[in-house]
Amino acid sequence: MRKLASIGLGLGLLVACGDSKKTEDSGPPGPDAPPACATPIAGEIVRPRLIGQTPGPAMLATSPPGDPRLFVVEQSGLIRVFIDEDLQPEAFLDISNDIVAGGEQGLLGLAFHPQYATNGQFYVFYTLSNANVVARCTVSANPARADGCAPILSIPDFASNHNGGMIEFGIDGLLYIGTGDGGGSGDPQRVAQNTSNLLGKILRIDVNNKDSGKEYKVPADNPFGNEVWMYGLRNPWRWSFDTNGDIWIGDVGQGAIEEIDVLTPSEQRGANLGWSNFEGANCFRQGMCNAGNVVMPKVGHAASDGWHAIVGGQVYRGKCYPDLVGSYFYTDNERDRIMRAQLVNGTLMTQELVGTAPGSPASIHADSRGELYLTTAQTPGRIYHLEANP
Ligand SMILES: [Ca+2]
Repeated sequence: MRKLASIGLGLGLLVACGDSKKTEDSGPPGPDAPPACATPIAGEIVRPRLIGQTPGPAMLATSPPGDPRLFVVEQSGLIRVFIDEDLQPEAFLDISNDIVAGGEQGLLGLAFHPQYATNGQFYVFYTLSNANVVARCTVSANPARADGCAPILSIPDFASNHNGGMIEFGIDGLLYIGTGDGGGSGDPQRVAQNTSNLLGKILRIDVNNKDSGKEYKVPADNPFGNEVWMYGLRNPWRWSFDTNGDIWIGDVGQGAIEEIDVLTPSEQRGANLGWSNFEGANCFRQGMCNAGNVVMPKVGHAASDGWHAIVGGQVYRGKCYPDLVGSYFYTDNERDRIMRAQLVNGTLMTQELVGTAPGSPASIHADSRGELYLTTAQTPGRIYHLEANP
């Protein structure tokens, strides 16, 4: 992300819909309650509705399985909690003194363990001045507060940009970690095609078991004998799994092409996504462009069309808006558009939802109900629920 912290425009887009205003603090939800989705709402016009703000840039909104709360990652190192769209006064976690934040750095990722309800574990991704860190954290006896975090994986990094930062559990229960190519420009250390280096990758680790000397286990079926699962990425800032295990990756481009990669579970192991030999489907490093071993993107958006820093999203699997189910929503950090896409016989069919994205989006991600939230890298950070309108 080249301008992650830039202040965007276009905030006058809030549309107050009669059935989708904020819940009052007391009393039963009235007709203005947020959609509980007991009655699904038809419609294909998607609008983001502002549900709240965080003091600093909001990197991601997510929640543990089955948990009605919404947890929002603040770049500065805090995790905030919303209950019924109300920001709770006390932060869930504050590791702001333990990380380096600003620009493309900070607390960037959060994933709750699939058994969070019983083991209280969650994982975060943050940056230091010279490393990207994945840490295991635990909730305290008070469910509104975390105890703290301990690093389990530290990946040396040589520049402040291109840090990846997304982490997610797959349907196999393993933790997947997205890393950038270190930074600078043009993959200067040629890490992305080097399968012994952990930068420019999707990594895959087992946090429920431990190898000797490690706080996790490298799964026996990883393709290269280390943490690497897929390689050839530049800066997979935001990505997600669909419920069938397909991975949808938004990989930020060098200046020509912003790409979306979609791989089924059987296509993922050891896949080479091309960077830095290819940028999108374009040859980037002349003489090194053997397309035969590269999984090409499903779509590439050109910088000449206003695409500069793609923000991968998620496939909608919620119950509120049946007309949106199966569609993938994504955007760009520097573009006031939300895109809707569907895979049709292996081809990504995209549709631009004109004029609907708030400024400087940082993520589109689902809560435990499958509802999608867009967060912005502004100060204050803004959190929007993506809603369909009849
Ligand atoms: Ca970096």
